[in-house]
Formats: sequence, C-alpha cells, structure tokens
Amino acid sequence: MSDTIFGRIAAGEIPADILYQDDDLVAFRDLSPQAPTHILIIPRKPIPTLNHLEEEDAELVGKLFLAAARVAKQVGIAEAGYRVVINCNAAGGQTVFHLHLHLLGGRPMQWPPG
Ligand code: DGP
Repeated sequence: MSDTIFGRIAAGEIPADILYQDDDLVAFRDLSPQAPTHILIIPRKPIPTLNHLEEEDAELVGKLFLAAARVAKQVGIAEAGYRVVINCNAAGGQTVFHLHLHLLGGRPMQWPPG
C-alpha cells in the first residue's frame, strides 16, 4: 500500500468510519469535517497527487467519481446538492499525499471557495 495515513486506512491498519469500499477504493468520513457531511473517497492505489495520474488510471478515476455520486445518494445529500473537490499540492491545500476526493454537503457551499 503506501505509508500515508490514507494508505494505512485503505489497508485496514488504522480505523476510519467507512461508508463504502470495494477492490478499487474506500470512502470514509473526514476526521476534521468542513461541512455537516464530509467524506473522502480514495483509490486503494497509492497515487500521491492529481499530477501523478497516468493514462492507465482513467478507469479508476471514473470509479472514484461514480462512488462519490453513489455515496452522496447513500447519505442523503444528492438531491439538495454537494461539492466534490480535489486539492493538489501545497497551494491547492493538499496535506495528505494520497489522492482523494472530498465530498462535501449538508449546507450551502460558497463560491468562489477560499
Ligand atoms: P487535503 O488537505 O486535501 O489533503 O485533505 C486531507 C483531509 O484528510 C483533511 O480534510 C483531514 C483529513 N484527515 C487527515 N487525517 C485523517 C485521518 O487520520 N482520518 C480521517 N478520517 N481523515 C483524516
């Protein structure tokens, strides 16, 4: 797996509030929620950042977004609406270097983001 905290969650080495998982990805609640609903969707494959995506990851990326939409329905925020964010590197606000989608909902989102 990888030696980031998310790699260890995906490997089952440390606990998380997991809402969905399969062979390719894991969805779990963020420890420091920025909205009433804040869920992270990660690939099991330890891709550090969006910059590291390769052509061979195209199907996996599709699965991450499909999972985000499915989990949004599962937790009841799909109809009201939600936001999906990927932070990349320092200026993008990334702190954990294992690719992840933030699924945020449960309150109106502001635009532009801070
Ligand atoms: P980012 O800044 O985009 O890299 O987002 C990292 C997110 O990960 C941040 O919202 C807080 C969350 N986080 C950090 N450590 C843990 C952890 O150990 N467990 C969980 N569930 N979330 C974590």
